[in-house]
Amino acid sequence: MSLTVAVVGATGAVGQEMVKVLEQRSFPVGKLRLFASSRSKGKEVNFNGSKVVVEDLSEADLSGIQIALFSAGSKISKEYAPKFVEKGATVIDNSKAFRMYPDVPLVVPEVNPDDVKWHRGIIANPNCSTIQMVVALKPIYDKVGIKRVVVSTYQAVSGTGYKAIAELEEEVKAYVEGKEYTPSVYPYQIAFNALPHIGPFENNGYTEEEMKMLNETRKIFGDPKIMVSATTVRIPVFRSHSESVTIETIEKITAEEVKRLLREAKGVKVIDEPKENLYPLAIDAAYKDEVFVGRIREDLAFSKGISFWVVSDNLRKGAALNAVQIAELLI
Ligand code: NAP
Ligand code: 3JN
Repeated sequence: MSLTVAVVGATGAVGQEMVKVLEQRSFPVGKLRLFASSRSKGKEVNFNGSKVVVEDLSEADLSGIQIALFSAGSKISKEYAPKFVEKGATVIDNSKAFRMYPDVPLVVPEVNPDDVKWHRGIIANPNCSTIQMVVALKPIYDKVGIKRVVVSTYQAVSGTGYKAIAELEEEVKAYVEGKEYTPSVYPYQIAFNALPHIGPFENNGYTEEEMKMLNETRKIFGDPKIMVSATTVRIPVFRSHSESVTIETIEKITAEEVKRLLREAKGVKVIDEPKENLYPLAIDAAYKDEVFVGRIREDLAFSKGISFWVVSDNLRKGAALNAVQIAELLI
């Protein structure tokens, strides 16, 4: 099998990772088409030993594409995904554009792979913070049920895109050189700081990123009753989101049983030897594919509670890898 695959947003932080993941996983790409804005037209990208020239999406011929991986933001997805579908492609979209549409599956292959079956041209990839959390929750959910989740995130700047990666680098350099720096991506300095603000604030006091974690978790589990309260925080890390998660389960489960379940779970790696200072770290998870879980313990605030720490590379499992795994399910 050999497919024509497109990456839309190919020059971005997620798009570049998609190209790498397609190559690393030997996805059966016969022809790769790369799209970005007019600013990137003519740039060259290495793929499987050849150079692929980036095309301007606005002037592209969209015929002949079988699978299109989108990561150019929700505005571009809304405008172009239906055009790709009309020309015969199946779109796997990384933006919020279609995630909550009832006729669009929202898929994490370790959790709800069968949902790809009912797609009508578009399949949505969840938000990165949701993906790593639900991968860790799934085995516990299946065993004892989950009533509520309280989560705080510690999110890397690469989640905001390539301009934010540059902003953190420049701020650190300016600080070391004793120079002034005015941030333009974030509302405040991100270097040596923590910003409890990801996405716009909604009327209920939560941010859009926090509401995504609630709504997407419900859709992926097909459980409108599960309760999720999230606090999402940006920290000065380049890659990998970390999350402190506390759950209340429906039936009691011990920490030892959770460790056993997670050790057997697909896509999960347990690193949990606290007495030897072994727990998941953002820098160790960077460029890796697994969802790393540690600090697994029975929670002191809930009688049926479990707390843990979960870390994963936001550009890989949180975005590009999950999208390519969805494409693998399709073929
Ligand atoms: P980024 O680094 O800023 O890259 C944006 C990409 O979109 C670039 O390739 C850019 O091309 C392209 N683009 C911008 N305007 C365009 C236009 N008018 N026509 C065609 N292409 C255009 O951002 P990113 O971090 O890769 O994220 C991109 C999107 O992916 C986000 O907006 C979000 O929807 C999604 N995302 C999802 C997750 C997740 O949680 N699953 C995580 C991060 C991002 P140029 O280089 O030519 O400007
Ligand atoms: O901030 C992060 O760490 C993840 C960012 C995700 C993101 C950024 C811009 C637009 C999204 C997303 O995937 O939820 C979107 C979007 O809603 O499309």
